Amino acid sequence: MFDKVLIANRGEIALRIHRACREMGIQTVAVHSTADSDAMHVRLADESVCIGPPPARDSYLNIPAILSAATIAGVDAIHPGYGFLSENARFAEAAEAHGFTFIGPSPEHIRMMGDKIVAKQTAKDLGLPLVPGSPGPVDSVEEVISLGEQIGWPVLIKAVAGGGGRGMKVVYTADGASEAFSLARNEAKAAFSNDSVYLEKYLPRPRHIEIQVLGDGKGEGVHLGERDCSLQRRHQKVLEEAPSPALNSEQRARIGELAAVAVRKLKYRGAGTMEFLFQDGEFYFIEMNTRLQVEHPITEAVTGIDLVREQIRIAAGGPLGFTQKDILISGHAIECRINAEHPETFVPCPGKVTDYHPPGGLGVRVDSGLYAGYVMPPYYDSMVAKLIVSGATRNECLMRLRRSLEEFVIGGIDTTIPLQQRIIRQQEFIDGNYDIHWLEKLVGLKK
Ligand code: MV4
Repeated sequence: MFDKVLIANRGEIALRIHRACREMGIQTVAVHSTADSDAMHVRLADESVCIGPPPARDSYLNIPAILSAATIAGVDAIHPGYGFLSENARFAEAAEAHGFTFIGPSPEHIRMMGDKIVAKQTAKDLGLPLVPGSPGPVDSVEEVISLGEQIGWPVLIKAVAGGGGRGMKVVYTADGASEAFSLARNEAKAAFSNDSVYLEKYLPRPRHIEIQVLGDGKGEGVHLGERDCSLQRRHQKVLEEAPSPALNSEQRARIGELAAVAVRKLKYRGAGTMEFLFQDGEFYFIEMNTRLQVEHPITEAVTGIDLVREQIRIAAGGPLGFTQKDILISGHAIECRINAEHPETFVPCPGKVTDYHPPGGLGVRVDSGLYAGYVMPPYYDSMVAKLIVSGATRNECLMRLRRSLEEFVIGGIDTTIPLQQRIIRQQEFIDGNYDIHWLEKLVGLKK
């Protein structure tokens, strides 16, 4: 087992990783930019190393700086968290080349799933259901039109190097193909320095269902149930829940088993998430994330499994701590992401947190690096806290969520707490009756 781990991240996930390490008797090394010198994870870590000025490209994305910190501190392994370098195969390779264990999948699997065409082809070979579409990249408007006629309009043009929705363009008829094709390629080029695009049948009102998986890298693998992540705005998730109110036990078992079999065949190592669209009782694989996700705590709540601890144990060469039959999904959990943004205009609002009082009580968890007096820097993601409530039933969670949001005090900055309170009052949300477009209809798309 590792003696010392470098946490190559910041904010609430850095704190989360520190906590798992602490409980395992592993020393922690925090890295931080000059803007994060007073951050909670820096205060709690056994050691800390400043890796650069505030811009992420000069600090949290600065591979030489992070590896130098790892060398100076004499760590055994590096945990990348999510975002930043967590899905950067080059970083994983460089860490391993410098003698550090990268706590995550192999660079080969990171690279494989980063290319959406290779990911889909791999998923197909592993027996996962796909959205009908182009077998590979599409290189001309004519190809878009012929495929559109073949699989039926509307179709969706997506970036091969993409993910997270950037560069996507819906094409409703052949007339719209030319403009959509060039717009999608230009956006893909700008966002990913790769203008390659592919085509899929457009699903108009799907839910976003993701399956948490764990593999030991040697052929053992399990699924830990699903998360419903349909409540999102501009491709930013706002609220997630487990299990999904839209799945019945047959559908849940079907997709879970398909994901677990795929992980075993792949000999996947570590934690991963298989993303599906779900519409009219059918699942469609869209991509796989080779990292821990923001919303992992709701899976922890309904399975009782510490996912960060499992990541660390697997990276250290340990076996999975359980087989599929040991994993029981019980109860329900809902996570609200709290952002330092105006709850209606979504304008970011960094600044000094003058008061901080998180909710508590049975079934209430708050993952946050905030404290009274903390100055939230303007350089990074606006998420400042995650409120996770769990209980025996979804209704118990709704009551607990309403009470917890009332109790939550974050003074001095705007937050999206009022937005969350508005969401959970909506009858369609209470009924679990929402798809990926529901929230944008409620709050509008404009910033
Ligand atoms: C789709 C889709 C509809 N049909 N693919 C968005 C980001 C990336 N994860 C894939 N995404 C989508 N792919 C087909 N064939 C709709 C979306 C989509 C979406 C998916 C999940 C959660 C939120 C979303 C918001 C807009 C579009």
